Amino acid sequence: MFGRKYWMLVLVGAAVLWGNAISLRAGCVQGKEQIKSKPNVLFIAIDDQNDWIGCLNGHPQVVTPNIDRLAQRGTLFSNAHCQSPLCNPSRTSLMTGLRPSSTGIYGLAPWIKSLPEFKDYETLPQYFSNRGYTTYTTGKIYHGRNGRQKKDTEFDVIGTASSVGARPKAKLVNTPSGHGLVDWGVFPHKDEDKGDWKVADWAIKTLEGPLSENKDDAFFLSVGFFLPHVPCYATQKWFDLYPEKELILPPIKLGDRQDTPDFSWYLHWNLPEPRLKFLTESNQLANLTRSYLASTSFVDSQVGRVLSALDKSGRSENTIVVLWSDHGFHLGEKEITGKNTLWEESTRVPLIFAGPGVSKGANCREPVELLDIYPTLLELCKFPAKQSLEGHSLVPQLVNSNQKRDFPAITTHNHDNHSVRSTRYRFIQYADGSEEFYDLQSDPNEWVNLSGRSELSLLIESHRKFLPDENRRPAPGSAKRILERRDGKVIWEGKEIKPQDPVPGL
Ligand SMILES: [Ca+2]
Ligand SMILES: [Ca+2]
Repeated sequence: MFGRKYWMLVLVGAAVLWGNAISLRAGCVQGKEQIKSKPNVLFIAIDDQNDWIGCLNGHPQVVTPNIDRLAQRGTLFSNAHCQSPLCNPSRTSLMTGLRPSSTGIYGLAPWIKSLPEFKDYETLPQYFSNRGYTTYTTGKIYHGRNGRQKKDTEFDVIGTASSVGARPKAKLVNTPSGHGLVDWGVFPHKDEDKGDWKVADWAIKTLEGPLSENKDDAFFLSVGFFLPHVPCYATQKWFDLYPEKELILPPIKLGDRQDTPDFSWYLHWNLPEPRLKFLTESNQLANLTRSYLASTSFVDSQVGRVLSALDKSGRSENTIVVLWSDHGFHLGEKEITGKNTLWEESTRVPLIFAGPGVSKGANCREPVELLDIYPTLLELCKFPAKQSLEGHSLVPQLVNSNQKRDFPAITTHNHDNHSVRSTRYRFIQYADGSEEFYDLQSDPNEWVNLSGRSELSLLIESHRKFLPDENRRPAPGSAKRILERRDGKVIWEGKEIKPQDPVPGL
């Protein structure tokens, strides 16, 4: 009768009394009876998905009918930004509700729960599990295998892991790094053999099975898709949506980097993702563009399969759906591919909420952060606010999408490099003090760096004041994509970059 969850509640309740944390108490004494009336959560993540989504107008040709339909059912945040343009730090921030500058998690390692200070930190799914929800996961939610071991206690039920699935016998594109994942193109295979199809399958079976049968059990189901993360492989059917003759290439300005500081190059100094130069010389820009669009449309179809299963389960009326991506992706803009930048292509992400308490067909243009998801879900599910969270609930915007917000969206990449995105502008400050400033109303591609213009100094200052006060050094065990400035020296992955060093790959 009294299962693991009961004892967990007893233990958590005892811990709360011990800690005298009165604000948390109401949430912790929720039993199965009180949880019955709570909304469920369907939490859908997409990997490396930029704003090339129909309702975001990031690419004029992209076909994403299912995500667009979800936006119609709920509220779209069309100025939403990640906290870090890289998987591990972005996802760590979203799941803990803490900024990268507050945890020191900037690289692909470490897993935050390996740090003694955060070992017992209550993440978003643990919050729900500790208060009576049953939490399920499939695919990529945390980076790599983080959080997917039973002993991690991140989720109650752990389903199919993320994978690429069907792959060609050899790489389709001979990229300079030779990295196995950095590849794209069309080759004959079946959609059913792709990793994301299998992830959707597991979610559908869970919705059709336990979640349809036990309608009194509140659930938190997280489903993490891997595409359009490289390798961007797709079947012909998805490529046919984007005929090469009619393809519109991303807006790319040659020489765009002439007015960006050297430090902007240090952020992505030497990565497996090729530069624009390689795409141009090997005639791959159109192929990569089509491959990314095709992968996006495929993922959209898998989102559609899961949403149909939710509708069929009879539980959609009482389920909050939140869909997000961990960061964006450049396809030649600013002379690079990939992420690891503080510009719009890297920071802007899809973010949609739908379900009880959420306005339908609304578009909120205020700057918001993925960090806001944790406090928003708590408020939508009628839990008390959690004091440690650094984001702000979006419920006011979910009720009225025109509701102003007092905070910009801040993106951080490595120690002490930040971007501050307001409704109209973007301010960037790098660790060496160099800056950029863009007016996205007149310059949506961020081509003209306006920093240093004296007539803008007050406006720039109004953005600078939002830079985080706390800037932790990289946490112990930090590795992969780590850049540090120490004693005036710039260190990329343990090796000094000298001022005269040529940018790799240019
Ligand atoms: Ca990612
Ligand atoms: Ca420029």
